[in-house]
Amino acid sequence: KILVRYYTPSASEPSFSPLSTTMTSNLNSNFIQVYDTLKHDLIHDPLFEFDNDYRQRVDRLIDYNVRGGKMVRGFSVVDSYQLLKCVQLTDDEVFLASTLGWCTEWLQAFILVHDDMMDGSHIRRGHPCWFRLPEVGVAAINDGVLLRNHVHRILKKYFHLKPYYMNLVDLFNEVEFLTVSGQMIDVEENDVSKYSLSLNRRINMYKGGYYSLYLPVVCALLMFGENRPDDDVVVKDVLVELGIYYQVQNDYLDTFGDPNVYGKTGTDIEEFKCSWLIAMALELANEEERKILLENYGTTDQDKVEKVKELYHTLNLQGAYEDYEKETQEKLTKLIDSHPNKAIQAVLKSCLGKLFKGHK
Ligand code: DMA
Ligand code: MG
Ligand code: MG
Repeated sequence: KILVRYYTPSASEPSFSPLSTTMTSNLNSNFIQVYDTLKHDLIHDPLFEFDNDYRQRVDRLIDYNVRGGKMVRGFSVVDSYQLLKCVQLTDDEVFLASTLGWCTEWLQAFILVHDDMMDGSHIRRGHPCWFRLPEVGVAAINDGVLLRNHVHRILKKYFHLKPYYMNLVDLFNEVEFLTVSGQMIDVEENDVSKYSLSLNRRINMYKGGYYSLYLPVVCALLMFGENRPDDDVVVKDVLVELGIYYQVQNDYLDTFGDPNVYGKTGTDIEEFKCSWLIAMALELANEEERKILLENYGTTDQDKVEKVKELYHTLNLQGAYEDYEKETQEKLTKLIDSHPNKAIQAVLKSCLGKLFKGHK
């Protein structure tokens, strides 16, 4: 049982990052300042004008759930925009790109608040999941929806006069639709005998593939005056494939990651998830091992969970993961090199570099 009340993460807290950013420290500190402005706007909504308690509650909701992550999506918008633009960004451009970066982080905060409830998770970013706080509980459902609505209030305030406003709104809506559709499949699947790498790929593509890399880079492209790259097969394929890789890494760390480093404890085995690890294990297992997996997967009984983990080691899933990582990196490097536009190549290479620094 977790008994932490009124914990508020501070701005100086270390993030649990296996990644790093190519942003200069200057852009980086601007990015953090923009957060304060956006939060200030939201908590000073006239709705809370006469009610300081609710204002404080929303303040805490935002700090607790939007901050403290790796911010890889948020930084990606600014990084990508800088690479597209080539010349030094104006203050206005830094502000707008950072704002879009924060919108991707806000969307993710909404997704994670609900995800942790559905996954029965305990720890996120080194602290109890929001819904685990005794004073929150199921109110976290509405809190998630509120965070989701913040995205659109921010977009409206700062972008409604931009020619690409409707495209931005449509982008966030489409990506959210794909993500929550992926989450539906992720939560519903519970027949381990039909788990496979192709099912895992489908889940990972929708639940994580679009909002992780595609969303931030397309935000930067729209702001730069480009269209959605849906007809640009290379850009779309690379971004979605990178998003899938990011999610496979997430599946891998669920079992093999050190909770002290990644700030969360995994529940994929207990929760019957069609994760990359179980899908790969079933691929590699002989008849007898397959039987053990089917019998022991998807329960909170710790002896059974341990049996599954033991088999993951016996089947050398760590090695299989390294192979997957290497193949993906090679495949994507080739694909990126085939793109005719050098600035776009630079954007995609920067995303690739960030992800593959990974946990090494
Ligand atoms: C979550 O997958 C997907 C989204 C869209 C957050 P997950 O439940 O494996 O993520 P986590 O391991 O971070 O809870
Ligand atoms: Mg989860
Ligand atoms: Mg996970």
